[in-house]
Amino acid sequence: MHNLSAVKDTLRAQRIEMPSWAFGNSGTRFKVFPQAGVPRSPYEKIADAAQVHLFTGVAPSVALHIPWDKTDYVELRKVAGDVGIELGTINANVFQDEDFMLGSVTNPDAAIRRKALDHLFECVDVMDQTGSRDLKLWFSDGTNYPGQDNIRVRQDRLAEALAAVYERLADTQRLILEYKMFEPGFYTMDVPDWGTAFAHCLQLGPRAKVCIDTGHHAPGTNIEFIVAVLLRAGKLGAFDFNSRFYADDDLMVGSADPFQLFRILFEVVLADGLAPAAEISFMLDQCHNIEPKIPAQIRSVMNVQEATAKALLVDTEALAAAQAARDVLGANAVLMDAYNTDVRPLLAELRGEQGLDVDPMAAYLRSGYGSVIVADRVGGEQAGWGA
Ligand code: RM4
Ligand code: MN
Repeated sequence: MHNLSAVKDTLRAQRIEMPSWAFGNSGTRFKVFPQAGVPRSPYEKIADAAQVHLFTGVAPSVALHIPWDKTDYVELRKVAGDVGIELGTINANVFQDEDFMLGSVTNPDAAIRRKALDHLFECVDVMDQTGSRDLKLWFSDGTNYPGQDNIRVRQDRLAEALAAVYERLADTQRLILEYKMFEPGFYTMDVPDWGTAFAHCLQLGPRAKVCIDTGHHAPGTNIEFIVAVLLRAGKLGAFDFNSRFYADDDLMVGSADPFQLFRILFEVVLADGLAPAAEISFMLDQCHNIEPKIPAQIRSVMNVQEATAKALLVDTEALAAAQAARDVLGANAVLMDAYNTDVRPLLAELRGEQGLDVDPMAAYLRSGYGSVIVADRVGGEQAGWGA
């Protein structure tokens, strides 16, 4: 049987990182619907993120996207620190400059490759100012048509750029490589899957690890298998959590398939991946197109907590015994028992013990912060996906 106080200790120590862009406006290629009260600067994004942490107690850091969050980083770090927020992962952006239409670091044009690399170096400079440990790289590079470019040569260009960035990092900093099956490339992506990301990270060295964005696979992919394999190899660096029904939907984590989230977190628990020593970063990478953003982040954080609690409740001894006895149904039942446990009372109790409101969502809504920002944030330009 599991030890409830150990489960609580692990939940209390859990940390979930928020993406700055989740607080700005976002949408689909069809329409971005602006929301009243949306931040107009990185500072206002941090203020909103601080609310999520205030009510959940487990989300003390915010990932930045460069150049969307371009500012005086030393000042931003200070202001964030004043409201209990740390600046987290730095996300590079080599997908929105006109020059990158045919690729950034894998572009056939050497001058464009150089420009992309310079941006990645700039991101390392930002990390030095923000105190960030991780540089997360997602490349939109790819092709749309067979024959458009040489697949293998593009891999060489990618390897060259990654090596240059890795070289530039301090010993305490890490390169986190994210993959995505398709979009914007519809024929090939240069980092389409965990195997490609893994191969590059292996070649780079111990401070290069893979990021699993849960929305970046083919439908039906067994993501927890990837989690298990990467953990076994010591190469899982981070998650970008979100939910999807079809493609890269970026919906609230745990909303489309809470059972999958549980299965993923169970693999993490089995490998002791929640321990700080495992250095796995648990990030959200979501966009809130139709729902209010701060409560959506609160909901997402709570969904991760609930899935984690269920994963921690799996009776691993009973599971191992059933597996050893080749008891297929028994083993599966152990897992399902944990999944079907209502962990909300446990989390409420934990929050109470931490001096938090037992219901973060209700507490946030009661706080009136939502109306304050709607009244205050008039004029100026709202931040959005791309600013
Ligand atoms: C990409 C990828 C990155 C995220 C951008 C906004 O699809 O998921 O992690 O930073 O979108
Ligand atoms: Mn992502």
